[in-house]
Amino acid sequence: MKSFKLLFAFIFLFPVFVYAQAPNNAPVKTPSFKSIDKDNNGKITKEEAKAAGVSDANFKKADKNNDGTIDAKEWALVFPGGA
Ligand SMILES: [Ca+2]
Ligand SMILES: [Ca+2]
Repeated sequence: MKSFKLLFAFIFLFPVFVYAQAPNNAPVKTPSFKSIDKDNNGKITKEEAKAAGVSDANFKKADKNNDGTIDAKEWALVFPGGA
């Protein structure tokens, strides 16, 4: 029954494969930390976040220590892959 198993694997994996291959279905690409940190001081201010289209809600969510800026670590927690 080896081929049967293979068929099952194919049926289950195929949609995943198609999804991975379809950029149109992918979530909006997270802008990178560096591209948002315009003045390159290692922190994203509210103004920098806003300019990049980050919502207030997301900014607050990302600012874990509530110092009013998002550092690279905080950014990576909320937007993995966007470092
Ligand atoms: Ca900055
Ligand atoms: Ca912070």
